[in-house]
Amino acid sequence: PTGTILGYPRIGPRRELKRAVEAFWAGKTSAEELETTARELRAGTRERLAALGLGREDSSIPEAFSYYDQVLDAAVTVGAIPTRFERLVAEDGTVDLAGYFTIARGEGADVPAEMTKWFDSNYHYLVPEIGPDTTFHLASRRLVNEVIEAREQGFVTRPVIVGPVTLLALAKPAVDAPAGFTPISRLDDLLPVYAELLAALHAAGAEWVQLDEPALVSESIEVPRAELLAAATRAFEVLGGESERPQIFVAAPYNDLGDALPVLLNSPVEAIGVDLVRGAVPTGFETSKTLVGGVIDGHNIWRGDLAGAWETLESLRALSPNVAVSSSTSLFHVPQDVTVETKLDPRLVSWLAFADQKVGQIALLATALTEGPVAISAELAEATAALADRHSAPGVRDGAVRERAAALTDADFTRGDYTERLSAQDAALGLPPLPTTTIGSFPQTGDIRRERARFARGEITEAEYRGAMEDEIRRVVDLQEEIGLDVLVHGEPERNDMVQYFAENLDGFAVTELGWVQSYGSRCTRPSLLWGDVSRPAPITVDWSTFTQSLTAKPVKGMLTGPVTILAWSFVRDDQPLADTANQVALALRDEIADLEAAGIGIIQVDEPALRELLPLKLADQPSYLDWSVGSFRLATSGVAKETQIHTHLCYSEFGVVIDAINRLDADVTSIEAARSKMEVVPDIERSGFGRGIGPGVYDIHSPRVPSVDEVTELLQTALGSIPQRQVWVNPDCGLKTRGYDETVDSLRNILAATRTVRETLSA
Ligand code: THG
Ligand code: ZN
Repeated sequence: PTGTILGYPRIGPRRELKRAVEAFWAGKTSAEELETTARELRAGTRERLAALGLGREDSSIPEAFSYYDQVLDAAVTVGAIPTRFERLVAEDGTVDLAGYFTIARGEGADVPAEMTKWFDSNYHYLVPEIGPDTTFHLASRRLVNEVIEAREQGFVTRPVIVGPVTLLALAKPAVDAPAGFTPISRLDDLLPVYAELLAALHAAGAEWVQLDEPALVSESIEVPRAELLAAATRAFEVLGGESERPQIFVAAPYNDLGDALPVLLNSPVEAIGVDLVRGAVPTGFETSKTLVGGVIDGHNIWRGDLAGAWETLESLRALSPNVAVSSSTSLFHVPQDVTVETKLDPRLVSWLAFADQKVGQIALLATALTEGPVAISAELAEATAALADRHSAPGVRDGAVRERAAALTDADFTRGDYTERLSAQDAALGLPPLPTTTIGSFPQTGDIRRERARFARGEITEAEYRGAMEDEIRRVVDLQEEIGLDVLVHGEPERNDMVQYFAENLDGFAVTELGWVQSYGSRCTRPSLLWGDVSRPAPITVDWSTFTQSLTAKPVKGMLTGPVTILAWSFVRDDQPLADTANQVALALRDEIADLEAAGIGIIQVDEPALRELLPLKLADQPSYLDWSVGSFRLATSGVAKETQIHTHLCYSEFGVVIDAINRLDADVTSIEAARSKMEVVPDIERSGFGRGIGPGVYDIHSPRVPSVDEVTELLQTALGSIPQRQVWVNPDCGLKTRGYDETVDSLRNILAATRTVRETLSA
């Protein structure tokens, strides 16, 4: 094939897979019904990709479906089932669909496989668990059956599976593994199962197989680089040496292959996929292997520079007579089709390419590869014109925004001495020791969602909508007063999503109706489109916060989402450094913070849960990322008086890696996720010498479990064992929006009871 993609959205144009999977979980449909829906989705995808220009019988269409997660698929395929779920393996060694979902979602006391971020994307995968006793075997023929299913439909597709090196590199040691055990040490036991799978795919008619090996581009995974490269050498030597196999295409998306490229070039694999959006065109070799140039950005939604992509492919042709064009990553990071968006400005749409439009671009470039660029000269010119139009369109560059950013000085990024701030805040706020608060959101009830939806559809007036939200805020305030919390929140009933809400209220952003992207399992988000210079036409949260403060004598915390998280969970412009975009968002937030402060809000929280997520995969790129990301937070928050207390909240973080950065944020109070790991982060905090307020979460909001008073007391005592009491705050792990009211109220009561007990021991 000369044109291909590494993968395609799996959830369906109207999230059909989400609905089908959730109906199956709810017991409303059978496994057979779910399988039928999935089969129809796969068949529809193949036809669609063929219609968009990929070949039906030349292996250019990837067979890359998943019911839940591609890493879980690979783990289940090779029989790497967590020990606690061994009961799910049938006599014949297979795991059925219900069992597969049980590993993903847990059952009773058996916790699900851990979920973590997939490279530097907003997708979460399930972490495989592998120990010395894991018995690898071919436990699923799902992929083989999909190849057969495709043939019956008249297609020769290319099965895709996470490769052996990445599977082991991303795995964690099984719970019962001895200290020092590493999953990668099991490579030689795993390879025969991949070899067996390759043989089965070959027998089913697959001419190519795609092994996804993004671990090769990352320097931020635990396996030492030399060991990883040795594993890759060994893996491809063994698999390449098999006689009964399809041709092997190793895809290495998300960054530059670096010193892993020679490993692949010297191996027997037939094709190598390189990410030429994040990485540079390699140099200094010639090869007869197929080089698959990932020149179309799989991670972002811009139509982009097609002529530039063509030039990149031409330089790849200097290295090999066999060059193909592809997306830089799987297209499952982008929504499926921009043409279904009826409310987007047509001019903006002309600058965009979602998955289907990207497939069209790839088909064009494939034509150019076989017939020469003149064959697509009209389309190249059109794309270049769209790019020029985007460059000069109103709103893309806003003189006032740019002048303001250019005039920034160091003083705009600094707040002044912390001890002075601390005493000013103590005097202004008069909080008790171990102050209690929540992260910001309260349960999003069906009623709240309904009112928001009715307002969006124009069925109720703005005044009616405001009234409904204010009633909800009143309830949430009364509840917090009654429970006895010290710093109150309004509960965020007016927000659908903590990023989309701000995108809807800032200039420079657009939002989609159907632009769903899988975040994990059946869950999706609709990332906003950040297309222009960012500014704030009017205050966003001020009325909600001042209304809430009018209801209580206790301090109410203003709630904002930080610049890095707004960027991480949106599609960002690719025509200027991310650092510049971050500072524009920061300036808009700085104005919002100034207005909140002027309106009498004395505590303002700026959440940055995604700070860790954007950390570059290459070590050399990390310091500058941390500089600008920390800088943008400081720019947003440094305009306030010393009496005003700035909070931040982070979750999903491996804190060790970013603890210095968290310290440099210079927030007065930081709340973090800690309950699930039983305060494991506390020693890291102590070691780092972190000197400001810190609220290690005492309630795991990811589970419906209500923590007991004793349990919370113990967690608090653990925290107080390492962190000076002066610094400790008491709060849940994260926002409460995904929880129900009953369990939330019980949990908060227990947290308050535990805090009172511990406070007594302090004064004694
Ligand atoms: N907002 C955005 N991105 C995120 C998160 C977020 N990325 C990381 C993390 N949080 C992902 N977590 C979730 C949790 C729940 C859902 C999605 C991502 C979810 N989505 C609904 C669904 O799929 O049914 C749809 C939500 C909606 O209606 O908007 O439940 O908080 N941007
Ligand atoms: Zn959180």
